Amino acid sequence: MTSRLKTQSFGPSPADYAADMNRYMDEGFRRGEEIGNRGRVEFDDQGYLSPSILEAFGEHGFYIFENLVDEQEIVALRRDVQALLERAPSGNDMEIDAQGRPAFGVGFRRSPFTFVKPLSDPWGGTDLLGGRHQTKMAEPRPDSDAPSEVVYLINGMCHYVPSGLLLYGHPHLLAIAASINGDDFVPFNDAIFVKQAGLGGSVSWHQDGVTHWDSPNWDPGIHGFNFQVQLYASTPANCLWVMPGTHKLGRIDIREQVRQHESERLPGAVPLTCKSGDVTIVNRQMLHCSFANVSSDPRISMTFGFHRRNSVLGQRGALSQNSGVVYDEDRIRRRSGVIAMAVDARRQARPDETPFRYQPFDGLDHEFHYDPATFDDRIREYFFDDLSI
Ligand SMILES: O=C(O)CCC(=O)C(=O)O
Ligand SMILES: [Fe+2]
Repeated sequence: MTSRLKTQSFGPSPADYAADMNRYMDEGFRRGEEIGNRGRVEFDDQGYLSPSILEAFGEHGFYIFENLVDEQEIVALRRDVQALLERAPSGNDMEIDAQGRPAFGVGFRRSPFTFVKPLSDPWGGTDLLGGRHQTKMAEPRPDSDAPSEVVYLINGMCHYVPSGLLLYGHPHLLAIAASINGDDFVPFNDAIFVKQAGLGGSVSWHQDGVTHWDSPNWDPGIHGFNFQVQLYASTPANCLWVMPGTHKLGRIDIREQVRQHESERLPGAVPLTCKSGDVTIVNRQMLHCSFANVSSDPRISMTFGFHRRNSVLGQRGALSQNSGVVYDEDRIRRRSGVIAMAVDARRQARPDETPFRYQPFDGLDHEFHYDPATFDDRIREYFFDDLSI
């Protein structure tokens, strides 16, 4: 029951767009190979990320952990996310899924799904999300049989995706977060980026942070970092692109960059190509983007980030869904409790694994024991307490 696109006469055809991007993608890929900044995760004997990885992350602003999430977990994540996608409304204002059944999430206070027109850039050049996407990407013209809208983002992985909650408690991921942001690190929000083959929209060049650019204590790590856990292998055509080292530069005039180069194909960028099960970390101050996915490979990235506690405490919500609200101790506590719950859910699901010890909740195992009642209390709609900065 998907409505079909009539005509959209502007924009290059997907084939022309791909041909145009070819050289840029090859050059970026080679540059990425030279920088490297990827490998298996390594910890020291205290359980913190090895100093050489921390240093490499500090220098370039990203790192790719190869094969961090095991195959069994990836299979479960794919299955759960696919199940959600199958139950998604067939468009933004639709109440039925692609098979005509009542869709998931209709009537929720916040829909789990964000839609875009195929191959479009919904945020570029708008005031959305603090206006951080300063310029608009090229929008290839979708094929005439493309659906009029496709899922772009899924919100609430800890509530709606059972394996997503377990992933949130992954001991290696949380140990990485503690190594970068301190033992009292806090979460902020999460989103599953969906870039369907031949349809996925772009994410225009941007830096994520919107709060601390003019803070007297500004430093390159003050806006935290994001994980992306890749459920499928990604390629230059569908993956995230980053501009290494830009997390150290302060706020960048992206409009001016694009004007100077007469193109969104900004020089010096690298694609974070991955195999499934690889996990990227990207400093939220890095200049980054992803292009319209005209390729035949899908990308699904479980995306969630963490901050230093003192970057968040006392700040005001600056991104659109929570503008103005103050992040006080209570809100931080509520939102961080999702980590404690995820650790316990994972402990129950994987009794052979050593659970992560989340220091702010030390000794509160009983209170944060995961079961259906505590799920309702502490996880349901947790995203309304997000801590975006
Ligand atoms: O995955 C993408 O295409 C964009 C992700 C992004 O902008 C982010 O994680 O901050
Ligand atoms: Fe981003």
